[in-house]
Amino acid sequence: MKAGFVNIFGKPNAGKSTLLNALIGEKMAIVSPKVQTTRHRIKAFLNKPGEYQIIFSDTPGIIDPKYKLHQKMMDSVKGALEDADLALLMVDANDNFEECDAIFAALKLKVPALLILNKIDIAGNGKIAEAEAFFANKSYCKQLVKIGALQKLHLNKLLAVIVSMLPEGLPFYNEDDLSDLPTRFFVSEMIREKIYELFADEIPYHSAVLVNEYKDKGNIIKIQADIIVHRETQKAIIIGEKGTMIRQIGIQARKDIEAFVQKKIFLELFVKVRPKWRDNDLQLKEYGYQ
Ligand SMILES: Nc1nc2c(ncn2[C@@H]2O[C@H](COP(=O)(O)OP(=O)(O)OP(=O)(O)O)[C@@H](O)[C@H]2O)c(=O)[nH]1
Ligand SMILES: [Mg+2]
Repeated sequence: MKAGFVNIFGKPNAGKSTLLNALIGEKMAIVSPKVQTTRHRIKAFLNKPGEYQIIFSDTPGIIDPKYKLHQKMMDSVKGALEDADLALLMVDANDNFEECDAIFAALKLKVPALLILNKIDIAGNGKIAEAEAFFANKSYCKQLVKIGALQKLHLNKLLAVIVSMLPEGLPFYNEDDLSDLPTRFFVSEMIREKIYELFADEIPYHSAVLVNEYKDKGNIIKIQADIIVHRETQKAIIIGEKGTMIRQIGIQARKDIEAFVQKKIFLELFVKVRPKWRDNDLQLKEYGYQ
C-alpha cells in the first residue's frame, strides 16, 4: 500500500483549488476567477482501499504578504512545504514562466516535485512548447505534466505519475473521511465564495465569514453566520437595496451547503463591521486564520 502527502503550490489563480476538486471528485475548495481566493491549507483525501491513500493539500496562492492575513496565508504554505512527500508546482500556461520559476526556486524544496502546466485548453500559441523547454532543466522539476483541471484533461495520467512517486505506507486517515476539516469550515467557505462571485473590487478581500451557530435539529440544520467587512459602506453594499444582495448570497450559499451536508438548512446571515480585521491578531484567530 502507498500513502503520502501531495501538496499543491503556485501563484494565485493558477487553478490549484480547481485541481483539488477535480482529483477528489467533490467540491472541497472554493474557486473563483479572482486572485487570492484560497486562504487556508485545505486537506482532502483520495482513497483506493488496499492500493493508496493520497492526502492532497490545496494552499493559498504564493504572494508577498502586505498585511497579517497574508502572513497567515503564507504560513500555511510554509506548513505544507514541511510535510509534503511530493510537491505539485502549478503554472498557468499563459503566465510568465520566469516569475513562476523565481517563486518555485525560493521555496527551496526538499522533496521531489512535478511541474503541472495547467489551462492547456486556453494556452496561447507556442506557450506549451515554451513551458516544456523552459522548465525542462530546472532542478526542482522531476517531470512536466500538462493538464486542464477545469475540463479534467489528462488527470488520470497525472494520478498515475503521483501514485508511482508515493512512498509505501499505511493510511494516515480513516478511509471513509474526505477531509480533516470540520463542516463549519466548509460552510463558511461556501458563503465566502458567493461574496467573491457577487461583488467586485476590494469587497471580497475585505470580507471574512464566521459561523456562530450550527445546530442539527433532525430534519433541518440551523446555521447562523456573520459576514465581516472593514467599513459601513461595504456593509451597505453587501446588504444591498432592501436586502437584495444579502438575500442572493443566502440563496446561492444555501444551495451549495445543502448539497454538501445532504440536508435542508436554515441559513441566517448578519453583516458586521470590524475595521482593519486583516491586521488584528485576535480577530484573525476568531475567524479561523491561525
Ligand atoms: N480555462 C481553464 N480555466 C481554468 C482551468 N483551471 C482553473 N481554471 C479557472 O481559473 C480560475 C482560478 O481557479 P482557482 O482554482 O480558484 O485558482 P487557485 O490557484 O486556487 O487560486 P488562489 O486560491 O487564488 O490561489 C477559475 O476561474 C477557474 O475556473 C483550466 O484548466 N482551464
Ligand atoms: Mg485556490
